[in-house]
Amino acid sequence: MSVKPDVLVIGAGFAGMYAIYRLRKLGLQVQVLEAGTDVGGTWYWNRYPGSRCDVPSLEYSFGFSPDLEQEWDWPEVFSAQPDILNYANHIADRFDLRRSICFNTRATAVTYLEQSNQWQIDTDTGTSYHATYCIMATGCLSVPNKPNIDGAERFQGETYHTGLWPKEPVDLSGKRVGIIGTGSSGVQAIPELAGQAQHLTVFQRTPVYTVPANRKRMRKAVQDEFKENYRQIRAMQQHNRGGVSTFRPIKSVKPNLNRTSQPRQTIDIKSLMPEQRQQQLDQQGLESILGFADIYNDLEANEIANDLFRHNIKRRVKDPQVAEKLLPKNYGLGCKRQVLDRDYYDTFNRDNVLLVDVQENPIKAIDSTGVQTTIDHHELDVLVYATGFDAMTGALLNANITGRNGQTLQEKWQFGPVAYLGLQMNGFPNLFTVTGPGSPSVLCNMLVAIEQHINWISKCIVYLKENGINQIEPTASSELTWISHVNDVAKDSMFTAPTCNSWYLGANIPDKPRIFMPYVGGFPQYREHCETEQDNHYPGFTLGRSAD
Ligand code: NA7
Repeated sequence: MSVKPDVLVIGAGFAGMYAIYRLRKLGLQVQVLEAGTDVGGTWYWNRYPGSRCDVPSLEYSFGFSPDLEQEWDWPEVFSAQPDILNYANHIADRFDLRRSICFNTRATAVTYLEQSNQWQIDTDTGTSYHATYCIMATGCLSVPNKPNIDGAERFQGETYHTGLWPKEPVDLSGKRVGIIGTGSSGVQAIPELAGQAQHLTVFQRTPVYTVPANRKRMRKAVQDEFKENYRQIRAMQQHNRGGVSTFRPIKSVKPNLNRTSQPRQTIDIKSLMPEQRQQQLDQQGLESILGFADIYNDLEANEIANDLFRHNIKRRVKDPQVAEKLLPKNYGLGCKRQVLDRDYYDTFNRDNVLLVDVQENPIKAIDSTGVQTTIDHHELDVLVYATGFDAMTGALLNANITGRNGQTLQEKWQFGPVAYLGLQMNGFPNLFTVTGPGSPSVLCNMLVAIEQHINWISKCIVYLKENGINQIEPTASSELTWISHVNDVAKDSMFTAPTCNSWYLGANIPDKPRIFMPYVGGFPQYREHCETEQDNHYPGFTLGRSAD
């Protein structure tokens, strides 16, 4: 059986959902394919206990519909996964999106048919779909990374990955739980798991710098003030590096109520005496360390901040040997995505939590009853992998994409992702990626980035249609020029410091090319590049007409 809309979209997360809304408005037929049973993408799959967004919800929300903005209420300043999933479901209902989505349908191959200028999407249901345009709305953190540990398949207990957490409740009471990984997901899950399980063993490879999350309930007065000012706030987002407005409610709040995770200040850490630095932390919390102006561009200042951070972990964790293991030593603040937590360090003061440093005591194997390290065997009933994702490129490479002349995406990206503006690739006409490598993507408020990309793609498709054109792809030179700019702006940042190993760089996946994937130049500068292309009728692209 074959189905033929104008545009095929793969993925029904926020990007796929907004694509339906926008493309329908333009009179185009759109069909979305989604592997899950419902909408929500990242927020559909990442249901692990403690899962929560690290961007304030009044900002991490769509701006395309003023009515939607007015009618939706957030319960907390930084929302938990169930509330974000509710929001996604509300959008699907309100805009009647589900009728354009085939759920339980995974794309198994995405192939450009040169003769007909069509993309063919084969799926695991046996149905193939054809369309002139294909949008990969497959997410940046959607392919879970499960390390290849000897004997893992022999484990007889329950196994979960934070990024594939089941919909059914998981009962951990009375169970011995192990968790591998202490990135954002692990740090969010660990306090929750410790509270639910009889015993929790944390297998840590790299300690994190984590700061307390804002845990405030949403105050109605603050939300109302946002709602009154949303047009201004959305405009401010467009001019902010990370797509987050600098709007601060003035009518309704005590100072700081809506402060983001990284309070801004203009003081240099180097300008303060050691006791003044500690005094600031004591008064304003560990998170205030992130606001020092010089710590992200001065290695000496960065190390002062790292040291202060370590000192405060030691004060927090009662057992000095455990505290020592929790100290990040081999990289600095700003290298990885900042982690936010709720009671992370206090969790290691609990009697039912054991920390295993797998750098000094590596995992040798997993057997039927638990995890064997060099020194000990840890008996477990449940093993949780919080081991992250094959970020940014994983979902695209896994989709088996083949472009012009039979070239596969794997071939094109064998040395790392090459794309123009993170939107399109030479050799893959009419295929669009949303928040792909080379765009601000994960460094930006994702909903702002998604809206900008879908708006750009929609406007592009309308332009092509209005001008009797049905093919667009970037020139090889424009994508190479862009990628070299992406590398240039990243090269002197903390993100690419020699000691830094992050998923931004692909360093968490064995044999993945080490390339800094997102665009670090800021959302406004990036957006202007995109707008210039459209205003000047796509000079960085080749436009053409072929048989329909
Ligand atoms: P992350 O940030 O990639 O964290 C994964 C964690 O798993 C990290 O601590 C890894 O240690 C650890 N890991 C991975 N493989 C292994 C093996 N083989 N043995 C031991 N430990 C391992 O993923 P998250 O899901 O936490 O967060 C991803 C993003 O989602 C986050 O940044 C937010 O944007 C939302 P490592 O550091 O590699 O030594």
